[in-house]
Amino acid sequence: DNMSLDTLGIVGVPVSKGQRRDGTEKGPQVLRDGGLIEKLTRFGWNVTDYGDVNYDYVDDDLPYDHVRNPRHIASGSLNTADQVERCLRAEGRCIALGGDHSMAIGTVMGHARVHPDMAVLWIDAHADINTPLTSESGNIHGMPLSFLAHELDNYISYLPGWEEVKPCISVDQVAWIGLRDVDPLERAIVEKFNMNSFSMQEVDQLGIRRVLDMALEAVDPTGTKPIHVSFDVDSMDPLYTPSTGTPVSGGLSLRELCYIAEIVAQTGRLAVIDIAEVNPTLGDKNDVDLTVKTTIDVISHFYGQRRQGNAPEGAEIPLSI
Ligand code: EXY
Ligand code: MN
Ligand code: MN
Ligand code: MN
Repeated sequence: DNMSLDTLGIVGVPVSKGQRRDGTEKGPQVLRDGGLIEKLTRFGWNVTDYGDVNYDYVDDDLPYDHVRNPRHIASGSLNTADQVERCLRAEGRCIALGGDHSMAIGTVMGHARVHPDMAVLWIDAHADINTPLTSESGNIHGMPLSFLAHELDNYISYLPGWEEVKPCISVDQVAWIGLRDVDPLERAIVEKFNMNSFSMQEVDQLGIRRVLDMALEAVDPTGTKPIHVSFDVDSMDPLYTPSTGTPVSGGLSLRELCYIAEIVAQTGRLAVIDIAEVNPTLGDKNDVDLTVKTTIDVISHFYGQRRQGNAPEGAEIPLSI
């Protein structure tokens, strides 16, 4: 299929109503303005920008119980699924630029229509598996995995506008890396379904090399599956990505992220990556510039940049006359 071609599509997912702060809707634009597409082009990719998905304003989108903006997020998620599916079928690979992490409801749904057997690496400080009933905040960005996993279907209460949002993956297809702020009932869900969680404790205990080996072995034991990386920039230590809405100290380093990215890139099977929770309205200009620079750097390593250096194909070293 077109996974062997050097084509890559970009889909902007300008959503911010999965949490309470404005700003993440500007994530796609600051990443484009930061030179992401030019950088990917330099690494040999033929990049097509599909523009931004519509997240339509919905009149009277009142909270249901305490879940905020349910109709708006549901309709935007369906649009996101359609656009990611279209991009993936045409290009073979998709970078989804968020947006808060509710973006992943749509990106994983769209991906599952093309590759239902995908392996999901969820790189995050947070587990993002609250149900509407376990969530304290009512913010949908803390819930995407609960809507996506078949096993949780019985735990999801009615939400207006969500009739077409249906689970599409199994809990066994997901592995987390970087967890360090998990709510008590989220941890109960992780344990009940024996899910693959690699918190910062495992990173400290085993090192990123073994953690990544174990995570990939858990979700892709045959080494054959298309990979979906859901990269929340708050997985990184706020030293590197300060402009994000729910920073948690003690996170992954730039080196650990570069390592994950280089190893995933070497599989040749990265199909979709989400870039979630960049918020350019948080922090000062230095914070925003650093967050954008770090994020683009990490993305480049997922798409072929190597710390050892990249020799141009067929490079000729100039001889002295
Ligand atoms: N667990 C908390 C909640 O459900 O509100 C915090 C979630 C933060 C989610 C961030 C984006 O990863
Ligand atoms: Mn998240
Ligand atoms: Mn997070
Ligand atoms: Mn670098």
